[in-house]
Amino acid sequence: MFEKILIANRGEIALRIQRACREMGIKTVVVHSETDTEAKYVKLADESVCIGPAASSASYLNIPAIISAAEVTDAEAIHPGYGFLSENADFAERVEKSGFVFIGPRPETIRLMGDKVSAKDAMKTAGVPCVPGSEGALPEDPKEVVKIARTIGYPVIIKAAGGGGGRGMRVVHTEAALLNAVTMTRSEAQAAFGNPMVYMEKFLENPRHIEIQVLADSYKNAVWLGERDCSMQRRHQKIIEEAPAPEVSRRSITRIGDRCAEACRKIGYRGAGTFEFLYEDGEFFFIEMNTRIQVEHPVTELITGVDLVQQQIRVAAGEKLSLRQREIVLKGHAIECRINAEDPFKFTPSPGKIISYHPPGGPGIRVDSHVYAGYTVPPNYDSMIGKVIAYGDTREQAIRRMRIALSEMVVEGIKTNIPLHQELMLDHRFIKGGTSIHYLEQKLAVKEEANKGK
Ligand code: MV4
Repeated sequence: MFEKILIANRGEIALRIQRACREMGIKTVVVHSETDTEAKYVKLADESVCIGPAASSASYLNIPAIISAAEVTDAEAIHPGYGFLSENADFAERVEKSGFVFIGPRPETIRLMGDKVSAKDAMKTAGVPCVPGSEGALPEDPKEVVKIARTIGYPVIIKAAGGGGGRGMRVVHTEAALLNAVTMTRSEAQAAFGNPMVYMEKFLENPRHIEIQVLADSYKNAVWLGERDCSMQRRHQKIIEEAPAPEVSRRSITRIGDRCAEACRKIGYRGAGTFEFLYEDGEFFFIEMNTRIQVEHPVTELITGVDLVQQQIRVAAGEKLSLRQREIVLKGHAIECRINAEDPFKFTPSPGKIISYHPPGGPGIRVDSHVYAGYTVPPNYDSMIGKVIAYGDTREQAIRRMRIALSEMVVEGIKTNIPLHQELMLDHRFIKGGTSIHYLEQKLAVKEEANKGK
């Protein structure tokens, strides 16, 4: 096992990784920007290295500075967390070329999944059901493009191969609008990702976003650890996630989970990963694969009892997976609310000093957060200040516990989205379960309209 790991991230996930290391007896090095110097998790680490100014581009995305920090501290492996460099194949490659272990998949796998056309092609070949669409990237010939769209049937969606996570997509409802949309998406893709390749899919109008968690070692052993429903989102930012997904048969989840694990074996996947699906009318359609630990990993940890971050470290160190599929039993229900420093209904960021902080607790409550009274939320990064995760024997119990937790929680000095979460925990459609990816935005639009009259 490693003796020392460098954590190339910040905030709650830096603390989460540090806790996993501590439990495993591994020393930690945290790299941080000038703004994060005073953060408590930086002081808690065995060592810390300042790698640059506040701007992410100068610090958390500064590859040479991170590798130098690993060299001077004698770290053996680098954990990238989520966001920042976590899905950057060039970073993973440079980490390994410099003689360190990248805690994540092989650079080739990250590259394969980063290109959404090659990812979909690989998954289709590996037996994972995908959204019907173009075979690979769209050809230049406009006549061919029109033909492909007719075969798929309108509405269609044009997506950039270099995109993902909601960037670089356009919905097309009619043939009249098709070619212009393709041209626009291509040039935007070239500007944003340096890659003009686009592909086409059938546009699913009202799907849910359900993802499968996987874990694989370097010896072609792979398991899946249940699913997460991440449909409650706004502008591609998830705000609530839960596991298991309500109103989906265990039979269809098991079928898709087994396909994902099998695909991992076929492509030689290593580490933790997430298969993202759209789920509509009882069917799963693969859209993308994430090759990192995700923000919402705790809901999976609570229903499986598996520490995903420790497992990532173990397989990166070359250990064989100790978990067998039949040992992975999903028990109970978990819901995560992402707590953001923002206006709860206008969504404008609200950085600043936290004057008082009282996290919730009690049976079935987990809080993953790096903040404390006196901490200043910097304006330079993501607005998430932590996550409250509620576990219960049933979904109803998890919701009840989450309501209590949110009512106990006090964060003063900045605005947070706690009031929005409190409203959602009382929302009849959420309580019923199974809302689509459009639910939150529709609900907010209805509220907006009602407020206009006042
Ligand atoms: C889609 C889709 C409908 N049909 N693809 C957005 C994020 C990216 N991961 C894929 N996305 C979508 N792809 C087809 N063929 C709708 C979305 C989508 C979405 C997906 C997941 C979670 C939230 C979303 C919000 C808007 C659109």
